[in-house]
Amino acid sequence: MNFEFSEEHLAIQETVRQFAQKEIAPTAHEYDEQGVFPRDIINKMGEMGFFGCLLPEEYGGTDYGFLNMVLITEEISKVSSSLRGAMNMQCTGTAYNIFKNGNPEQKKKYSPPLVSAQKLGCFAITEPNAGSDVMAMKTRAIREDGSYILNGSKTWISFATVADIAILYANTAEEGDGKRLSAFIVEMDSPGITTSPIHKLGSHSFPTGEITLEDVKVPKENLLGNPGEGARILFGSLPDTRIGCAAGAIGLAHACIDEAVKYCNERTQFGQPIANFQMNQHVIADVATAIEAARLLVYRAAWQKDQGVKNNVLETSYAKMFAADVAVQSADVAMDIHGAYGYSAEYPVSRYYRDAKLYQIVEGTKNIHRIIIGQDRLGIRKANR
Ligand code: GRA
Repeated sequence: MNFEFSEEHLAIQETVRQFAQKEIAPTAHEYDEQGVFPRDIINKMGEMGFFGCLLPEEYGGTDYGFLNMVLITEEISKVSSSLRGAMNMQCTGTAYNIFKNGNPEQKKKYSPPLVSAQKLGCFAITEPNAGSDVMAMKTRAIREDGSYILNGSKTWISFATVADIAILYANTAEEGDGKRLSAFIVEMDSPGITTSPIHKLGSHSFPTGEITLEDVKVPKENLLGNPGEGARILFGSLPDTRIGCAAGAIGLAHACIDEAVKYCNERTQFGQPIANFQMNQHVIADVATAIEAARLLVYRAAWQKDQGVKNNVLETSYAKMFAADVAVQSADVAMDIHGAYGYSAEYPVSRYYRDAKLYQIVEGTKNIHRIIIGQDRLGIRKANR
């Protein structure tokens, strides 16, 4: 067992840390308040190669791997939980998914512009009546000559309103092969697609929206994998994006504790810094320990993927579930320590508090991860299939 990062890991971590401080931190709070989506920063993240970490050079990538992906995501999330989402939209959930499941033409056409951020991506799973229950999705794709005709709607799709390219899952049961879902690469400017924004509690620099599809013609060349392989592709991609999400949660948790510690040392009450009060020492100790534990779970799951264990649903669920809970716990502690100042929109803690809850909802709710883990441990259904 080796807990040391390689020199490459440390160098990338330091590069991203500096980038985040210089390029993201100065405007993170203001942009969140104003709901600004900073396309220019996303472009710079692309130029820095962040979105290529899971792809080989041939597709514009750096091939750094999953452990690097989580280190990058964590550092971005320390300053902007909103912008860490771009790692999943540009890299893990789109460019990398196409790289894993696409044919040579699809990989060549779609992965490089996502990696460079020339084009923005999204992946569209959730529907109004199919959230946790993915397989209940109703969006239909019917084969007609050389195309598929898609009808339906998707909701809570990150980057829906800004994306150029979507990996969109639809029901192709009419194909009659008994399999239900297929995956499509959809160009978002196709006639018949409309999008609308969803206003959220937090993550205001990270646009989220609905996608409506009315007789959208998708060429059959844009089917990702084979007809009916959608569930395999979808459930094979979720452990990848979930670990990115978990890394975002630890980055945010880290930001919370940093602010809490700073405030404990600055704020004086009853004639002394509030850091002197054991009550605060105890909560800081609990949350600092929880962050360390979450980090180890996240790094282990990422390391496993780098060792070739790609479908590690169980270990990813341990990491995602725990990291999300720790983000919420850390935001709560930071808020308690700041008192009324934490509740003020002026302090970053209010943003962290709003952003933290997202992690218990997206990429499988906290309940879904408990179901995945609980069923595996009880011998009801194996998570790693
Ligand atoms: O037989 P079949 O062809 O129907 O295939 C089934 C199964 O073999 C089908 O999927 C296949 N499958 C897999 N294939 C390859 C399942 N797991 C795998 C796998 N690991 N590899 C259905 O499987 P099932 O077991 O019958 O599914 P189920 O019982 O209907 O559902 C299980 C479960 C509830 C766990 C699942 O639906 C689930 O994980 N739900 C949570 C949904 C979720 O995570 N949504 C995320 C939305 S995207 C998002 O949040 C973006 C946020 C972006 C960000 O912030 O980063």
